[in-house]
Amino acid sequence: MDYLKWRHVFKLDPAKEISDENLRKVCQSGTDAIIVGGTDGVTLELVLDLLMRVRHYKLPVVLEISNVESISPGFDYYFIPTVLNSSNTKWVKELHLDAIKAYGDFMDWDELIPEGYCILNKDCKAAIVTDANTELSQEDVIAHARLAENFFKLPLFYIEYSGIYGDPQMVAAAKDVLNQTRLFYGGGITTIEQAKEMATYADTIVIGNHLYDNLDEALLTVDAVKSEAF
Ligand code: 1GP
Repeated sequence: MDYLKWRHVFKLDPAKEISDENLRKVCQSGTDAIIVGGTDGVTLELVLDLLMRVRHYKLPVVLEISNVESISPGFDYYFIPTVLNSSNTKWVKELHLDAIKAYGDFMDWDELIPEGYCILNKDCKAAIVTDANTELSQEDVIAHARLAENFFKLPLFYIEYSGIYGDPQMVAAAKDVLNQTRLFYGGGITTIEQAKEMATYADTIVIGNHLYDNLDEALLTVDAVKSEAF
C-alpha cells in the first residue's frame, strides 16, 4: 500500500482548468501522488479527461470520490470520504450504502480506501455541503481521530481546512493519538514554511488551490517536505 508512505500530494480539481505545461510541472515535481477530487461540477467526462492526461506520467493517481456518477476505472486507488463530523448520515454512510447496493458485487475492495474526514473550515464548500460541525475543540478533534483509528479502523484520517491554513495544534493533537491510521492534512498551504510546519505533524500534506493560484510557489513545497527528515 504505497499511499502509506506518501509525504506530499497534489490535489487536482477536475472542474478547474490546467494547461498541459502546468500539468507536466505538477506531475514531474517529485510529489508522491496526484489526487483527483473536487466538490462542485465534477463529471465523468472531466474526471476521465484529467485521468488520461495525468497517466502520461509515472506517478500514482487516486480518485477521491465526490459522486457516484463520476467514478471511472483506471485509477490506482479510490479514496472514499466518510465525513466523521457531519451531522447528516448521508455523508457518513448513506451514499456509501447506495453505491455498495448498486456495485457491491463488482467492487475491488483492495482499491477502495476509506478516509475519515474531519472538516474544520466552516466556510469551505465541503463543510457546507456535508453539514459538518466545524466548531470542534482540540478534545473533539482528538476524539474524532480516536474514532477513526480505534472504532472504525480507518486507514486514513484527513483534517480538512480546504481554503484556509489550519491550526497546527489541532493537527499535532490528532497525530499524538494516532498509531496505525495515517494522518492527512489539507488546507491553505501556500508557502514552504507552512508545508514544513504541517508536515511536522501530518504524515501526508495535500496541496490543492495554490496550484491554480501560484504554481511555482506551490511546486516549492515538494522539496521542502521531501528533502527533510522530520
Ligand atoms: C482540499 O485539502 C485539500 O481538499 C487541499 O486544500 O485546496 O486549500 O490546498 P487547499
